[in-house]
Amino acid sequence: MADRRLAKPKNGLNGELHVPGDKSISHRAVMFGSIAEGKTTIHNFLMGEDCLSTISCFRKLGVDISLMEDEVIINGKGWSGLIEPKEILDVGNSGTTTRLIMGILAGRPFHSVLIGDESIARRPMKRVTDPLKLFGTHIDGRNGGDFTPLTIRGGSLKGIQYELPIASAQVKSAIVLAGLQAEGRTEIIEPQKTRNHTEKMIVEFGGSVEREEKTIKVLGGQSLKGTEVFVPGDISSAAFFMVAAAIVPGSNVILKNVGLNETRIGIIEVLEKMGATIEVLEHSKQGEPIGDIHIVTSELKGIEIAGDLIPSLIDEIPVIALLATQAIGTTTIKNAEELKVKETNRIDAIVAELKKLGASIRATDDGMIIEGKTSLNGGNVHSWGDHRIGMTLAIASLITKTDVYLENAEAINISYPQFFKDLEQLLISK
Ligand code: SPQ
Repeated sequence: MADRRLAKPKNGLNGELHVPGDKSISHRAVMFGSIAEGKTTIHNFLMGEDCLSTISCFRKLGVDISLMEDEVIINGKGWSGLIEPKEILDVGNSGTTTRLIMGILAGRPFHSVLIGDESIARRPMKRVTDPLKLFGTHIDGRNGGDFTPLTIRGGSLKGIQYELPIASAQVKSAIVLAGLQAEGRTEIIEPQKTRNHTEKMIVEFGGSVEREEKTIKVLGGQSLKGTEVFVPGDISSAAFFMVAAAIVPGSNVILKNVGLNETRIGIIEVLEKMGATIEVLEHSKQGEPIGDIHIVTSELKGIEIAGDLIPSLIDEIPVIALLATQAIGTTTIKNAEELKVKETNRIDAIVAELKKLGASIRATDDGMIIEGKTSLNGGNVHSWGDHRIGMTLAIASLITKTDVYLENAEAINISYPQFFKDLEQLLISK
C-alpha cells in the first residue's frame, strides 16, 4: 500500500468538531440490542471496521440488524433468539468483539467458532476463557484456550466469584455477560476501576447490576428489553484533536458532545496536570455523561502518569507519548504493561516510530520515559497496522519540520474512518 503524505497546518487547528460515536459503547449497544427483547435503535453508532465486525457476528447468530447512515436498528428476540451459526464468526481486528461475545456464547446451548485477523491471533484470550470455564461452559482455543481460533459449546452456567488478575473492562464485561445468564449470583472484584459501559448499559436495557467499591454483583436469569441508545462522541478519538490543539501553535478547538464517563477521562486529567488550557462543559449527566471540550495551544510540562489513572487512559497513551515530546521536562508512564497486548505492542511501536521523528523516548518494562521539549523531524513512519499508532503519527506530522509519510494509514478505519476528513476540517476552518 502506498505511503500517505500527511497535511501541514498553516494557522493551527481551529473550529468545532463532532467526533464519531464511542467504539466501546457502539459494540455494547449491538450486543445488548441482540440479547434484549424488542426493538433497539442506536443513534450516532460508530461505523468503524471493529463495530461492523460485531454486527456481522450477531447477524450470523440470527439477529435482524439494519443499518442507516449512523443509525442501527435491531429487532432482538432475547437470549434464545440467538441461533447456532452455520459460519465461523469473524471478529476482524476487534478485541472487544472477541472477548465480550465469548461471555454471551458461554451460556448459549450451541457450538460456535471465533477467528480474527493476524493481530487478534496474537492477543491473549485465556484471561477470558479461564473464568468462563469456571461457569461450567466448554471453551477452547489454540495453546490451551489462549488464542484464536476459539471454539465454544455453551450451556447452563452457575454463577461464580472471581478476582480479576488484571484491570480489564473486556474481561469484566465477558464475565458479567455470562453472569446475566447463570444460575445464582456472580461477583467480580476488579484490581482497579475500568470502563463501566457494560454495567451502565445493563441498566439502560432494564436489567440490574450492583457495584460496591471494586466489586460488581450481577444476578443471573435476567431478561433485557430493547431501548434507544444515544452513543456519545468517542473521547479516545477526541484525544487526538485535544493533543493536536495543545501542541500545534495557533490552535483553538471545541470538541462537541464527547462522552465524559468518569472511567474514561484520564486524558483530560493529564492535559490539566501538564498545564494545558482546557475547559470542559458537561451538559448531560444522564446515562453516559456528555459535554464539550475546549482546548487551545498550551505551554506544557512533563509529569508522571501511573497507578489508578492508567485504565482511564490506556488507549490514549500513544498520543500522550507524543504530547510529552512537546512538554518541558520528563514524562514517565508506569504500570502500563497492558499496552504490550493491544493491537500491537504499543510501547515498542510508539517508541520506535517517535524515535524515527527525533523524539527523546525510551521504553521501560511497564511504560516509557519521554524527555521534552524536542522539535520533531519528518520521515517515513509505519502504523504497525494499529489505528491508534497511525492517528498519533498523523498528529505528530502537524509539528514536524519536514513531511511525514505514513505507511498503512488504512488501519485508522478500525475506529475513525473519517479521521483525515475531520483533521482537514480543523486545518481549514479559520
Ligand atoms: O477492541 P480492542 O481492539 O481491544 O480496542 C482497544 C482500542 O485501542 O481501541 C484496545 F486495543 O480498546 C479497548 C481498551 O483498551 C476497548 C475496551 C472495551 O471496550 O472494553 C477496553 C480496553 O481493553 P481492556 O483489555 O483493558 O479491557
